[in-house]
Amino acid sequence: MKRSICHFALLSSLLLALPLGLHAQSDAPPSLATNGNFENDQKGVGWPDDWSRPNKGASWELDGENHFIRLRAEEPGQTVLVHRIIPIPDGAKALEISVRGRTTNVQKGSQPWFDARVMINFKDKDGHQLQPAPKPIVFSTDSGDWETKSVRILVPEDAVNLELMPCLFQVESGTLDLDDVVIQVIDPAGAQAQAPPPPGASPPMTRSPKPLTPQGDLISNGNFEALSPDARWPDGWNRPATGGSWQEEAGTHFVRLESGKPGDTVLLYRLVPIPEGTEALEITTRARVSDLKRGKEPWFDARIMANFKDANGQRIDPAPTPLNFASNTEGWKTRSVRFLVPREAVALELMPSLFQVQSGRFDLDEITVRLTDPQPLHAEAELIKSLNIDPEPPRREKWPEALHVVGTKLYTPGNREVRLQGVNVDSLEYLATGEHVLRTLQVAVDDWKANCIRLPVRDDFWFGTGPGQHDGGVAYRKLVDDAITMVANRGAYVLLDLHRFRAPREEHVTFWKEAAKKYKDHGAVLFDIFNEPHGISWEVWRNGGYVEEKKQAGDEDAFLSAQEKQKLRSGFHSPGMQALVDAIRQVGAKNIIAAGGLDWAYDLSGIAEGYALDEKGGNGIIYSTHIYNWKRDWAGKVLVIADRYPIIVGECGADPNKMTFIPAENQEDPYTWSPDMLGLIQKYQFQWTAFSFHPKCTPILILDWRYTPSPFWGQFVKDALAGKRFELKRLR
Ligand SMILES: [Ca+2]
Ligand SMILES: [Ca+2]
Repeated sequence: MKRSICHFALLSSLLLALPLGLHAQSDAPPSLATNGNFENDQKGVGWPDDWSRPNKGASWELDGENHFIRLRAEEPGQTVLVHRIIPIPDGAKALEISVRGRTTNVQKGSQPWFDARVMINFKDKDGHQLQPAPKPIVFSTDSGDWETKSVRILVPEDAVNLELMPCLFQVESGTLDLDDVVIQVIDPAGAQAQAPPPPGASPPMTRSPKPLTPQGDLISNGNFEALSPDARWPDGWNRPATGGSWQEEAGTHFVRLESGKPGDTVLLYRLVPIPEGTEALEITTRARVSDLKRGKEPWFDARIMANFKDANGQRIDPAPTPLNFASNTEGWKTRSVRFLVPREAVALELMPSLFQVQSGRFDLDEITVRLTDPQPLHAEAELIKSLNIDPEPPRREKWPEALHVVGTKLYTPGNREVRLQGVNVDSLEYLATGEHVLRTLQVAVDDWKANCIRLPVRDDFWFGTGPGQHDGGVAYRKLVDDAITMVANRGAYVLLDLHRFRAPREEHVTFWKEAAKKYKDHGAVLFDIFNEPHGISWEVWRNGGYVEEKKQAGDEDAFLSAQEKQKLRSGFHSPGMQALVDAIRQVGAKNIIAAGGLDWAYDLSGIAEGYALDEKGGNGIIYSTHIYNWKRDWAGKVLVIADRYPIIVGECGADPNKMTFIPAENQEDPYTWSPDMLGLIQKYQFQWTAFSFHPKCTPILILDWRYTPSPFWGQFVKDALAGKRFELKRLR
């Protein structure tokens, strides 16, 4: 199946990391804080460039020729806060932060540390706040005139960002004027003396008594309609330093975040108090993402990041699941995420952001944070816990014997016929950590009675160059190996599928040399050498050749000359399928090889026309066809070789949710198609692995992680694996 279909699963599984790392710049300016003197407002918005704008209680002031910002507590207990994240240059060991401040009539709040201060945090590359936080800069309560305060701090080894938050912190009243923020890299010797503050020195918070609205909404103005009286910005929301705008369309207002340059983070910031007794929350937003190009890590996309904060303002791990958009939404879409709240959490830090993307536009409206029922989440957490099982040690005495091809069938060395029947277990082809793979394999073999698992994998994950990998592929290769052991320990077979598309490349030859060497003496392992070839001739399919590819598609193409268009095209030399077979046999691996045909591994007609592969002295070759409910001409594309070669239906399935890339009317009803598909498989005694034993990879065999069979496909497959007979009523 096409890779994009499994994307949904990818989105849902990237909740593991919550990174907030900006990469350090090498040419450090004298001060790391640009516009630290608050003089520039190039956008003319009435607020200095590069500084986040508090939703209320802040103004940009002019005194003679000097600009500064003023924070003003308008009601008792208020926090007025400017937020900024500053990348730390490579090699910086210590920093000096100095700020000129002036306070007037600051009445401290109910704790001694509820005052005028600059809070400082270090963050690592994953956005985790490093503990302990450095000592804050604290101003006197009524300085009368400007005073310059500074602090010298050591940079922790893992720190990549400095978080700076000048604020009036839960004070009763008063004003804080700020100017000339200077952050400089200094010799660490000068910073040694200043130890971090003792635990408890940071200001504690408490849970608030109740939600803002009877519906349980914890944030005001989530629809962005109300304007702050002293800023051209929606009330209640901190304005991003750059790239944020307030828009109106079709009678509603919303906020737009736009990336200015590759690697930019554009971020709204809001601290949401968590009411007493809160056990679970749901964040919902209506959003529209366009022109999105993700950054270099999989989680560099459009997302609402969230953190729990404890009474001391420290982050609590793990963070809530971010609500993310990894691709364009094609218009407004509503999405939500639910999560349990740790007992010690008193506030939720909410950061809708374009996070280190290449480019993109993120429109946000109707954000709500609501209390939700914790029971289903507790049940879900228990379930997920039960899915994460340990690998099994190899039990070689249970492993099945290597198979070989005779005619159209497969046999053990003792000439017992084995017919491979099972399912695809997906996720290792799009996520290096997979999704509950080991438990899923157990269920597929033990409960569904599969005797063969098709296991899609990817060469870049194998070699450790895939997204999110930093261990050279060690963990991935171990997981693949653990998966194979889990299946082999149950006497079943694994069809290791290199899940790539179009035509083989040189790196796939490299992959098979290594994988074949590793599994050449493993009787349970068969090799599916290339998932879905398409868009090439049978000549190139078998023997290799030049494969032309369009480098990029763009609207602007319409304006290009024919010559310019040609330049945009590029291609590669494919070694062809035979080269993959040769590579496997050259390392001494005799394992049965499966080879997918053309048209996304549907069409096997070329095999009948002289393009069969030379199996080069191994245990044989079987041909793989992927049959979905829009494929026609089974006789001409599949049955045409059925009396001469063994066939595996490596993927098949139907889903009532129509695929977007195929006209809807060409996609047959699963309830008529599924029994006939199984009838075809049984009539011709094909080997087969149904797609997919994963609740998000369409067409789905299971509805959820309880492995509930889907009524339209999974139940038919489960019945067939249990021995039920299906009659082929008609060919398609
Ligand atoms: Ca100034
Ligand atoms: Ca709105």
